[in-house]
Amino acid sequence: MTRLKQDDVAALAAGLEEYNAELVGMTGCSLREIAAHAAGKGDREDGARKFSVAVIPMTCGQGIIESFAESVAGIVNYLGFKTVITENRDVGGVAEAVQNGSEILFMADDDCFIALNLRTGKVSDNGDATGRGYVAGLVQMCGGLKGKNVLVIGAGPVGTSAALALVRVGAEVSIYDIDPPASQRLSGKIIEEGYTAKIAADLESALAEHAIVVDACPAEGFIMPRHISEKTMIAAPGIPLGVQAAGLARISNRLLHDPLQIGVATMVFDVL
Ligand code: 2YG
Repeated sequence: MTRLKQDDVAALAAGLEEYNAELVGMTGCSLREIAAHAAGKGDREDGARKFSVAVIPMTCGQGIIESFAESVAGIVNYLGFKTVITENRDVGGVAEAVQNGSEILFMADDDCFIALNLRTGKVSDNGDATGRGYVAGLVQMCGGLKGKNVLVIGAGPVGTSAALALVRVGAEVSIYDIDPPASQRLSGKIIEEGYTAKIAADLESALAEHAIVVDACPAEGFIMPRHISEKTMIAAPGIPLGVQAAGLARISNRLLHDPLQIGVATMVFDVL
């Protein structure tokens, strides 16, 4: 799981309006609508706005990422929920949030990033939510994925969640991971759910054969301009971005990629 850097999120909260406008331009849906879709919820849950949310900075492990808590709070606030960042960190922050009546808590250490609804006990994991969120966006961007071939690159937590969300909407999924046993494991999970998926042995030919791609791996710049045609659509939750800078102009308005927005928004709707 890639650890974000301050540079990845420093300008995030201030840029949400522009980010949302770009998302609407690419998918026809707002961040809120995509997140609601991904969580299987209607976005008209105005009553939900009464929920108060707290983001708790966690100092354990590699410690605080500057602007991380502010970015998470910025996204949740942008969706219309009253959101605070606790003054205290770690356990003190949890106590502060509960004593101040917050009902939904967001917290992340080096290995786990969750949203927790104190009233219902519901928990949303960022990796799982991010995979479903990006597929919900891709469905809108592609005008549906039923019967369409989709390549999922990376069989980690986000790739697994994305692949399962894709087969559930009727997409024909191919999996590529640099670690073939990981692709096998993911294929096994998909079969357990009553679906099937192909395993792509070679990335070059897999990229040549697929116009619709989910980049859920931490590798940078491996999707070259030659892999991008006017039909190419890419959902790239992976950090850093897999699309080479030279190829960005070719895919500008058919590329979903952000460090936190879609995943965090989906986590909110998951725990409502
Ligand atoms: O509270 C803090 O500031 C830190 N304890 C946060 C640590 C977060 C570590 N995790 C990551 O940076 C990412 N896995 C977050 C999710 C990125 C999704 N694209």
